Amino acid sequence: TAAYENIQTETRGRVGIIRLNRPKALNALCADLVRELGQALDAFEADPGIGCMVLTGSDKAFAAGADIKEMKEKTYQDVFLQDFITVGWEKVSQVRKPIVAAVAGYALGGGCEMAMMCDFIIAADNAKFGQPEITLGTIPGAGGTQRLPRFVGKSKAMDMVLTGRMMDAAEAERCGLVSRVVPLAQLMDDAIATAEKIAGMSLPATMVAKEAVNRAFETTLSEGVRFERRTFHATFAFDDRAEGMAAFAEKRKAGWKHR
Ligand code: CO8
Repeated sequence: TAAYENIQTETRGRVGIIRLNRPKALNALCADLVRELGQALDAFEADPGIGCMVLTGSDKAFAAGADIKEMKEKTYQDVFLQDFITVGWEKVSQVRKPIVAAVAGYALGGGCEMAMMCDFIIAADNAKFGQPEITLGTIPGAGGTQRLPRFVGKSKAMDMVLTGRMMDAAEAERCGLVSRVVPLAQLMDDAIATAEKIAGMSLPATMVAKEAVNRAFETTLSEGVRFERRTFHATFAFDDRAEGMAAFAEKRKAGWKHR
């Protein structure tokens, strides 16, 4: 794997795994880490051998937020001129291939926001989510005030953002922040098996499925349904759509051309 300092990458079959790896700071998302993350995402996105990605951290922390020590001396001019956090971070929400967050331990501040940028979150039973920025005199800056209410509704999002309290895995599952909770020891096996399942589908189909679901958060119901209908029609141009339906009718396993 490539020589990164703050992350590790690995491939398992058609799954690309990115592990945030800055243990001395609970994976706080410093600029170097985010830059490396962007490079790793680009590499998996461009690799035809990869059909799905998993983003994870350690057993103790997915990521404890943006790097507070790096941020604390910045001025308004600094953050404005650097467009602080736009560069690099947005890659996570812009990759076209599916990406699953496997979260154990702390996912706080920018860590929670980064998990929410992924397509869905599988949590270990020790996961803790929070947007504690208010306790630092600031607010979430990587989409937390916008994505959290879309996941959990206004009441819980306000509760989290205004008090800075943490939510445990059970609460996160109850309110829809995560798709499922598994024992910590099974987290990676479960996340990789899920990603393998996705990576075993026709890649163009998973890519347009992701795009269509994401459209739900950007538009009205009627426009979203129209987008879905057009996209559904467009899948009839995929070789793999013909193959998938033929395989069903012939009672055999589909042999995807584009995986
Ligand atoms: N930034 C920098 N260093 C951190 C961070 C962080 N976010 N979190 C933990 N660390 C460091 C600690 O300073 C400590 O370092 P050292 O050993 O040198 O003192 C080491 O990691 C271990 O941490 P603790 O000793 O504190 O570990 P505990 O188990 O006692 O506590 C906690 C764990 C509760 C997670 C605690 O570390 C904590 O509260 N961390 C800060 C959480 C937080 O406030 N996060 C939000 C940050 S703000 C943010 O994310 C804004 C996002 C906006 C987007 C901006 C993108 C750049």
